[in-house]
Amino acid sequence: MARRALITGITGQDGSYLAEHLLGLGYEVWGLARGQANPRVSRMRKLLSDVQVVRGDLLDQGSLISAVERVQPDEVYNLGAISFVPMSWEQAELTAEVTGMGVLRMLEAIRVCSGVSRGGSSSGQIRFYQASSSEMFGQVSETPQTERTAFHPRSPYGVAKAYGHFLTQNYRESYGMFAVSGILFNHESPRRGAEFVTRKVSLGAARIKLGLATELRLGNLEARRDWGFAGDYVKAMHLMVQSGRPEDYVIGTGRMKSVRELVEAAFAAAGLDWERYVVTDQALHRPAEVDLLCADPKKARAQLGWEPHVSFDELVAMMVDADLRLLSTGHDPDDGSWS
Ligand code: NAP
Ligand code: G4F
Repeated sequence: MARRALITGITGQDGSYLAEHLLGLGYEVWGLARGQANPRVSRMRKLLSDVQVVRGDLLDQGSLISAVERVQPDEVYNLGAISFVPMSWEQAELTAEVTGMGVLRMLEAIRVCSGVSRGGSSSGQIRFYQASSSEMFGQVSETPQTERTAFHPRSPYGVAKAYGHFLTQNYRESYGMFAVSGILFNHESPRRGAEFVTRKVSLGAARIKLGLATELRLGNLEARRDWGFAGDYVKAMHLMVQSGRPEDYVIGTGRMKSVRELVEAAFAAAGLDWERYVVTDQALHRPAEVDLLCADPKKARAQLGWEPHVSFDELVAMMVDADLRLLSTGHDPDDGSWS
C-alpha cells in the first residue's frame, strides 16, 4: 500500500515541490488547506491535480485532529507558517500563534490520534517533520552555522520558529515520537512569493527588461544569505523522515552571497546594468537585521547523502528566465503592500 503523507502549507513554495517529490515516489499526498474560498487552493489544484485536500488551520486544534483522523498519515510535514519576516513585527501575536503554537497543535493532534503516552517508542508511529529555519541563528555566534550553533533570533518570526524547534525536540524526548526538524537556510525558486528578496529582484529585473517598470526599490543590500533551490531542499525533508533515528539537520549550500551580488547576477541575466535601476530605501530596512547566514551541511551530507545540485548562478538565471516568460504572457504577480 502507498505511504500516505499530510503536508501543511501545501499552497506555499515548499508545499508544492514536496508534494511533487512525494507523488513521484508513489506516495498518496494530502494537503491541509485553510479558508473557505482560498484562491491559492485552486491554483495549487491546477498545478498538483493528484494532491487531495483536507480542510484545516494551524490556529484550530480541532481541525488538525480531524485532519489527522481522516487522512491517517504515515508522515506529517508541517510547512505551514507565517513565513515573511517583516510581517512578524507587524503581526507578532499572529506569527506566534501560527508559526509557533501551530507546531504544538500539530504535535498534539498526532499524539492524541496515535495514542502516544509518555516514554513511548517511535516505532510504528506517525513520523513528523518540522520546518525550522536558519532565522533561529539570527545574530550568529559562529560561521558557518551547524546543528550545535546557539540560537539568537532577531525577529518575532525567528523566536516563534525557535519555540517550534525546541517543542519538536521535546516531544521526541518526552513521548518518544519520531519528530525531526530541518534547519533550512533560504531556498528559492520561480514559485517563491513575490515579497521575498530573490523573487522581488527577479521580477524587478524582468519588469524593467520588458519596459513594465523603470526602477526597483530595495532595503539592505549588504545582508548575506546562503541561497539554494527549493526543489533540492524538499528532498532533504523526505530523507530526514526516512532515517533510522530522529535527528535534526542543517540544510544549505555552505556558500554566502550578498543582496548586492544577487541584484548584480539577476540584472546581468536580464542583460541590464543594475546600477541604473536599483534604488535603496531606508523604509525597507528591518528593525533588527540578520546580517549573515551560512550553513555547514556536513551532517546532512554524511548521514543522509544529501547535497544541493543547483548553484546560485543557475538559480538566479532560472528565476529571471521564468519571470521574463511569465510577464510576457501578461501575468504579473502582486507583491502586495510589502514592496
Ligand atoms: P510560504 O510559501 O510562505 O508558505 C506558507 C504556507 O503556510 C502557505 O501554504 C500558507 O497557506 C500556510 N499557512 C499560513 N497560515 C496558515 C494557517 N493559519 N494554517 C495553515 N496553513 C497556514 O513558505 P515556504 O517558503 O514554502 O516555507 C515553508 C516552511 O518552511 C515555512 O514554515 C517557512 O517558515 C519555513 N522555512 C522556509 C525557508 C525558505 O527559505 N523558503 C527557510 C527556512 C524555513 P495560505 O495559502 O492559506 O496562506
Ligand atoms: O528574502 P527575505 O525576505 O528572506 P529572509 O528574511 O532571509 O527569510 C527567509 O528565509 C528564512 C531562512 O533563513 C526563512 F525562515 C523565512 O521564512 C524566509 O523564507 O530577505 C533576505 C534579505 C534580508 O536581509 C533583507 O533585509 O534580503 C534583505 N532585503 C533587502 N531588500 C530585502 C529587501 N528583503 C525583502 N524581502 N525585500 C527587500 O526589498
